[in-house]
Amino acid sequence: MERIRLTTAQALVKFLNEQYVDFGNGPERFVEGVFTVFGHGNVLGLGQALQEAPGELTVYQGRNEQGMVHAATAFAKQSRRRRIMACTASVGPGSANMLTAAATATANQIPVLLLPGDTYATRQPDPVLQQMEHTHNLSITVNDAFKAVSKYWDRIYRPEQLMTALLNAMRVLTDQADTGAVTIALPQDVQGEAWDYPAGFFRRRVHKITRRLPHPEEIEAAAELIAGKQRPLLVCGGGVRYSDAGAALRDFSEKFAIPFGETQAGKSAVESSAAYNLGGLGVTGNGCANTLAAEADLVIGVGTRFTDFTTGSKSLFAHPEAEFLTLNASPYHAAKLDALAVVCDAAEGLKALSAALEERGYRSAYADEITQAKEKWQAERVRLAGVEYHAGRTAAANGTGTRAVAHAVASSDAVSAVQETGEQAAFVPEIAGHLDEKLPEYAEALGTTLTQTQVLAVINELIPHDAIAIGAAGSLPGDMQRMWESSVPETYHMEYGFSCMGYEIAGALGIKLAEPEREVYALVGDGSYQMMHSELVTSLQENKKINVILLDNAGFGCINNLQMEQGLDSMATEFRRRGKDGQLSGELMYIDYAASAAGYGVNTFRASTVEQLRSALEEAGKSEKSTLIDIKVLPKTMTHGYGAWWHVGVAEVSGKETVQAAYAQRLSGLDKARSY
Ligand SMILES: Cc1ncc(C[n+]2csc(CCOP(=O)(O)OP(=O)(O)O)c2C)c(N)n1
Ligand SMILES: [Mg+2]
Repeated sequence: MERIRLTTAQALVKFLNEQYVDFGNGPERFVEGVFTVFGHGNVLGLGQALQEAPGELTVYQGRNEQGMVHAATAFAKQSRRRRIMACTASVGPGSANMLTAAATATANQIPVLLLPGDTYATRQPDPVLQQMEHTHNLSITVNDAFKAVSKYWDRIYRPEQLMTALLNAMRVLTDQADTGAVTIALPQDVQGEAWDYPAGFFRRRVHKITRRLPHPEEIEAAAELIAGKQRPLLVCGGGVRYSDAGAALRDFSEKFAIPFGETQAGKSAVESSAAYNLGGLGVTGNGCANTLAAEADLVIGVGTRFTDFTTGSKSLFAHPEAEFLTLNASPYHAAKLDALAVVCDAAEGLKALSAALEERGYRSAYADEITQAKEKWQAERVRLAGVEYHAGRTAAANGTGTRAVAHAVASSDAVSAVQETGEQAAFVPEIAGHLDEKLPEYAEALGTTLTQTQVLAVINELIPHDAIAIGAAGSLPGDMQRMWESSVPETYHMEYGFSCMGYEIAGALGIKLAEPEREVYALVGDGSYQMMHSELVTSLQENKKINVILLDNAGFGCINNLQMEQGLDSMATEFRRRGKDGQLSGELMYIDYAASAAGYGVNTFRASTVEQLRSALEEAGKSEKSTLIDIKVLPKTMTHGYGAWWHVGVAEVSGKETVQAAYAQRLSGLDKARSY
């Protein structure tokens, strides 16, 4: 048998170069490159291999290990899990920095290969720099923490272990039902140790990704169930996108007159304008989808994990006879909500179910409820798009269509497009009383009259329709799931499995690496920007242009809302200076985010009027390098809930009446929710 003498790290790099996947269109390279922040734990072992024989792998330099793993995750997510990046970090803090992003990838079921350096297998120099010593167990290192956030975990103590580890890594990285972060910890000494690897290990491997076919018996049972129902509702999850099943879902909805709501991961599988697309569903969903969800007698989940945001903590599907049917590649997710489960690929499942329903001549019993609900929501969207802070109060613009209003608002005679309606157009009803009182302070401190919903409408209208919008945390995912119209499939990239602040900008870089021809817009709150934006520098280094749309509302806005809605006072959720009373109650902080990014060499713009926003978007569009628009928006001008309950941990005992009231509401909400 032919053997090749290589170090562990060299064998790893050689193997990764030979991995291909075939999703039915022939073999495609699976591993695009390796993100790295080098340290003593990886620069001499894996670093040597990547320097001397990288093969086709591009080496990217990350700025923060969490950021680079987010970039790698977004790269794979935008590639619909057909291409991945590997990420290597040094031992100790460098590795630990990858943990949050590993969890983000795993929560979202996105493949990413993590290669943290590890302490010495021989233990000769122990404790090596950055080693954490557990007196009760010397085999535990920082990397054991990845066990909780990985779909596959291994540590290589001997060079020959690498072979089974890598074969298993590939199994999990290409698993359509159960993938996520794969962690292979590489002790510093073992990376450089050599072994005679059998040549066959490095043969080109094409991992054929087959679609799991539904069992005919399950399809028959599913068709029977649907046939007995009048008002079924489809839930379009991320699995629809990973299975390329958007068109199949749209056809299915039209053929049988079954409307569908979108989850954050499923949005943009089908264009927003499709006849049966109700838009966002659930806690961050809109009034239209949530109304129909409450009346559905059958919920058909396609490729969804049914998170609490989708189900309103299991309260949204309130019809007394509502039943559940699921199409999911994962038996685990298919079994949720005690559903009738069809374990299958989404596209294949819809195809088979379509045939079975056609045989039965099925059509739902909806009359014009769908159009009516959609029109009602459009009117609300128009209101949200036009809401301006005007003369000390909020006002709503009248308009005939959202796009029309966005145009009107985006035009220079915006002010004349705004009509005082006389009615309070509050966003967060529970705090409406504070609004008139607080808005002048907000407007003064931030020097703006812009509202978040208005800003989103303008951006949605003015950026190219094939541009990709990415978001992750704060109030933006909710506002975007409700208000954002995706006219081109695969243009909405929301990380809402972990909703990890800091994913937005790093993720935008990953998307741009996956789709260099398209414009990418990272929509990010001021809090999330502060938490992490360092891969903005990597975008300049790589000449991969990304656009940062920063909405500065001087605080952790959505958490401030949550806190105040549930009966508490504002505390440590607004960006206020420490006041004379010793609390964080002083003046709001004004931060020049544009100046911070300008220092990196990013093209920056400032906007506190619609006119400025409009011209900034135009200029940013023309820029060859990364841009940032620092948009000051009034706090509390995000959208509020549209009929979905969310189970949150309100205190059972409190001296505050408002908290006691919130707790009573928690109990009554729970009363209406399913318990499993
Ligand atoms: C890493 C991380 N830490 C904490 C949270 C909890 N959290 C969710 S949203 C949020 C505030 C976000 O603030 P900002 O980005 O300014 O968005 P806004 O709500 O103001 O629109 C926090 C702290 C989180 N999602 N991720
Ligand atoms: Mg904020």
